[in-house]
Amino acid sequence: IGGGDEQQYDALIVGAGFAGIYTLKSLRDDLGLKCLCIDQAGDVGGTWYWNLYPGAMSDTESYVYRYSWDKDDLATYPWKEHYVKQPEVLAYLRHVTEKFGLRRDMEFETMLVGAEWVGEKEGWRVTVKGREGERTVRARYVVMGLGLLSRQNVPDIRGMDGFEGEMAHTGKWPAGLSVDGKRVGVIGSGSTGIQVISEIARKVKTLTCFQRHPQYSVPSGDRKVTTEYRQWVNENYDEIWKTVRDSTTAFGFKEKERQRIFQENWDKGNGFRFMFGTFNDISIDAEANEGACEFIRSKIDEIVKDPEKARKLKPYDLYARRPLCDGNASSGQTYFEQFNRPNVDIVDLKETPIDQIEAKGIRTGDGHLHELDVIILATGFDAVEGNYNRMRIHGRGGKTLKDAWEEGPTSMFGVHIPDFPNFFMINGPLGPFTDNPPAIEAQVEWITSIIQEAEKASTSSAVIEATRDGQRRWSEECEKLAANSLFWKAEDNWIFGANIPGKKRCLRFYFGGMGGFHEELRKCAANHYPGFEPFAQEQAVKA
Ligand code: NA7
Repeated sequence: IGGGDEQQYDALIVGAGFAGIYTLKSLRDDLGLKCLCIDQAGDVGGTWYWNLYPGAMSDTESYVYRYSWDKDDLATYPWKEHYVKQPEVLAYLRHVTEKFGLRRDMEFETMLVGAEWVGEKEGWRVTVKGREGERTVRARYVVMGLGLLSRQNVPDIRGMDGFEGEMAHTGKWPAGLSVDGKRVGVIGSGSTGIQVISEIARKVKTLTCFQRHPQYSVPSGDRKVTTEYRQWVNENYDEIWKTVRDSTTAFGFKEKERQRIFQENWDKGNGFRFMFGTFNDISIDAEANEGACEFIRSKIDEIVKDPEKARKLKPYDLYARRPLCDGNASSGQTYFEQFNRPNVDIVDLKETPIDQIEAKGIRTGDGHLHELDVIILATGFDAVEGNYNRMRIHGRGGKTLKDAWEEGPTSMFGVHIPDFPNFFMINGPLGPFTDNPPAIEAQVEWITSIIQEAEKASTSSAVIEATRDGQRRWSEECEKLAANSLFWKAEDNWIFGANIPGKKRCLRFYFGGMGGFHEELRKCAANHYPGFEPFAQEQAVKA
């Protein structure tokens, strides 16, 4: 690669969260590539660096919310509770970074501004902006580990700027902001909203929850990890990871057992288990779906003492959004239980919408001013492609991502886009809809192996590029798998981009499960990479 004074790398990795950390380790230590990993944050962590809101935790169980490839670490690295909280995830990611000496190839407070594909010999020319201003670097490969959910969705509410108290989006929580003893309003009741509410209800003076859609949430079942439990996990880790890798979450039960099974899984906890581990048709059959809805509604009636609050909290639409679960070991109480506290109230925005934000608080359509010291925006993210839209990335012939995604964001495997050679996304559009660390691992391992294969075949100028046909086939496969899903029909779902005004409503995930995804990758490699421009001998000739 030519390029004067520009620093030259084999691979530039963008993002130092779960994806970037593993990519750096894998490309640098396994393939021996010269890498630079950049992140606009001040340190590693990605999502877990920014999401400092009270109650932030993973709603995937601790033992699988980590990397699976370091067996020693799996057996010895401690975790306290069944769900890992933000400080623990961050500490874990820092630990992995230190353990493998990754920090020396990382640069923080540095963002990718733009990138252009120069040609097969030159690779990518990338403009980055760091502490010392802008500079350009060259890289043969660019890997984007931007995170699915990192660009905040800040709603446009009249009068927002005039609020005299403090206002914070959960995804960019200012370090040191405390809500204890204050009058707090929370807008949003997705995974994040219910975590914040469950954590702060007991600590604030008053809590007003502004809810647009009520949610089907089940208890997380969080509790301390016992020595016996940890020993069981350690002894069964191989089997656990095998199940995760092969999982399709499909198994059937007899109808008469329905209530017992719902109850059992409610008691065990975890939203994914409740939705996908009870009956295999909840997400595809409206009648089965209503069975689960009725069960959760009956639980809300049972738990919430004030019938008016219970009425507002009960959802009547499909149980077909990302499954939620709530309640952490330290609060000892679940989301719905919080509403039995006299200081906690719920405002149904369908009945009384927000009229405007004023200096002293939020005024709703009924003329009432809810006086507040702090407004928390738990309003979610411009998910999946949101982050890409603010970068200038030009592939072959100057083609932009905007051009490539004119009909809606798409890719092959969530990773590759035609006309963007040697450009890889981790969890790009049409990547797997599963627990995140295993999905990331699958994609990092795929990227590593395809680079390795291409380098074997073509030495210094390997070019890896999906064909239009490859991408079309993948997107057809994704459409086919999602066709029966009730998820399509749920309103305002971020999974389809419907939570952001003006964002195109279309499929953004592969719903074939982790097992299906691994199988697709395996078949592609075994069949000599159909769906890719050939990167065998002729690349060497071209070079
Ligand atoms: P979500 O799941 O997108 O939830 C955002 C919440 O904010 C949801 O309840 C929205 O209501 C609500 N919202 C969004 N915009 C507004 C406006 N303008 N007014 C009122 N309410 C609004 O984001 P989360 O951060 O909770 O979770 C994202 C993912 O992070 C989660 O799925 C996990 O994977 C981790 P709605 O229900 O759409 O009516």
